[in-house]
Amino acid sequence: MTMIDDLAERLRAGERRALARAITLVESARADHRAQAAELLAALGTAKQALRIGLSGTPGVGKSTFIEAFGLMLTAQGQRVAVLAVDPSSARSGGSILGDKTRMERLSRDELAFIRPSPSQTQLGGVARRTREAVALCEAAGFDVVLIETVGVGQSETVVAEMSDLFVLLLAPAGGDELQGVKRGIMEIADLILVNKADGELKSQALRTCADYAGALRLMRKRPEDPEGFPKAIAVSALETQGLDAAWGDMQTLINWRRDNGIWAARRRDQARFWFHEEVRVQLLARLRDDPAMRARLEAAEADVAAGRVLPSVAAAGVVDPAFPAKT
Ligand SMILES: Nc1nc2c(ncn2[C@@H]2O[C@H](COP(=O)(O)OP(=O)(O)O)[C@@H](O)[C@H]2O)c(=O)[nH]1
Ligand SMILES: [Mg+2]
Repeated sequence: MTMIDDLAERLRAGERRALARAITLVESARADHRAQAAELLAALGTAKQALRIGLSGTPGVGKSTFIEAFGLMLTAQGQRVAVLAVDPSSARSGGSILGDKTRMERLSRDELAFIRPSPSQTQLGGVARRTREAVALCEAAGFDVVLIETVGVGQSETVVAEMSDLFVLLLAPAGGDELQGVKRGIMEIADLILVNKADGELKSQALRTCADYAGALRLMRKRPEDPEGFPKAIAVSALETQGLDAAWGDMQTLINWRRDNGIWAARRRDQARFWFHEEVRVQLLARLRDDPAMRARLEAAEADVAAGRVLPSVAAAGVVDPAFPAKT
């Protein structure tokens, strides 16, 4: 048995150490590791599917607290929960990982849970690929729920939404005019808005904020992928574990409806297509950059474009055409 066969077998058996090792392999930039990762992913296939939940929220909103409480609620029901973090800024805010570990201490000790902090690499494109592969590995390891957490820097929400079955936005209680602070694009991809910290002194403010978001959601165009009443805003307290069962109930309602109406499967198909085309684009570009002559051409074209001497489309053709010489 090869090393990869052995790893695949232990991973399929749900061994968390094997899963951790496999993720390290897909995160590696080393060519031999990439080859092994590809072999492993091919051996595992795509048969098992977990519920993929994307979760976004700015730092301090309570993501770690929520994931710990929500994750423990699910594992108490016997579900296996994996948590992956997508944080393109983690190299800069290196301290947050330490904070997360202490905050998710109970969940990280739970036999039914697996927590993986984001790799300390900053490039979003690379993070997206690694996270998708890590999700596939968690599914092969038999996890029922995969939570993909992001702090929402730059495009990371869109990236996470593109690999999730449902997308949850965690928000803090806000003063009235702060509602504008949430980018419209994010409201449009949210399936469920959770206004956290609905406890103690913040409770009434959280309820008001929640009502404001519910109102804003009602004003938005009805999406064909939603049953009546969605997207929805509800108030929760991660700290006091209030409203988490209601949030889970709403997620189930939504996902069951999408399953029954073929939307869940269509979304997975669209996502697979999207990432396939993205990968072709990324891999073609990487191959161009690997070739010294092509790389020089790329850089010269880029300089021409930046200086306004050549249109982007014309410059791109000047690079791509020589890479695919016409057959004689
Ligand atoms: N009052 C209250 N505080 C909370 C709640 N959830 C998180 N916090 C606090 O908010 C701070 C940031 O929480 P954390 O989970 O680290 O946020 P993250 O940066 O989004 O992961 C911590 O001090 C938490 O104790 C909540 O439901 N209620
Ligand atoms: Mg956190």
